[in-house]
Amino acid sequence: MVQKAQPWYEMKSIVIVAIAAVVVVAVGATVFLNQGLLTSVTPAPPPPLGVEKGSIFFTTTEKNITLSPGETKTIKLNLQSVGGFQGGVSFGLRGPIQGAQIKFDPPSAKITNDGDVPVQATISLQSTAKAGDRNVIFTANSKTLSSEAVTGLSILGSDRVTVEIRNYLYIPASVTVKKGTTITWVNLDDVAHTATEDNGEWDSKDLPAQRSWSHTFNDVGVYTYHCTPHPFMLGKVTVING
Ligand SMILES: [Cu+2]
Repeated sequence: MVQKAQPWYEMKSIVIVAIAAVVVVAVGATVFLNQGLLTSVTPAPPPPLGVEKGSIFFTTTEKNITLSPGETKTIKLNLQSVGGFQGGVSFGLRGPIQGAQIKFDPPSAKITNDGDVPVQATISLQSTAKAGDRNVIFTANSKTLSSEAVTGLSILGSDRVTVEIRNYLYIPASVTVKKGTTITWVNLDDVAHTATEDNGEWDSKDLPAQRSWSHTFNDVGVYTYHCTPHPFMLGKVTVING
């Protein structure tokens, strides 16, 4: 059998179709690549963060605790999941407390959807802990959420307590002492300051640089005081039975 040769016009149309196909592919590829280049100029959006669902609340009903140096106390906190949060949460403190050690029980917790976890924090004061009033900020942190519970902590002074005057500040600015305690103000600045009770019950008068002044507190009460030449300097002494 002899195969009939294809006519010239059929061959030509095949060639035209093939060329057209190459052109279409080339144009398409160019447009595609250009688009790729154009989109690569604007930065790609960041991958979505692992945002956790809901919220956590770390709270305590203990508003104020008073501890003498060497004493230990356990305070109750509560961790709550709200709005469907579930996951791991760890506990800590914002800022260290000099002379104190804090332990959490449990140190971390797994909380379920809308659940509660009771947490205990045990504060142990060294016998050398310095008297002064401050806030303790307990923190609860999951991967992306955090909550804080705040308690006032008074490290109680007895017998003799020193308040430094430094950089135009009373340090500690607030102090709680037992009745009968003598407080000594020491001026470590190179300008004169005073410790002047707001109602004039006691007054150091001008205290030159590097000098000190003492007062014994025999009456229970709250005494606020200031510096006469620098009225923005404020302090507080709380005297309790003990
Ligand atoms: Cu002053």
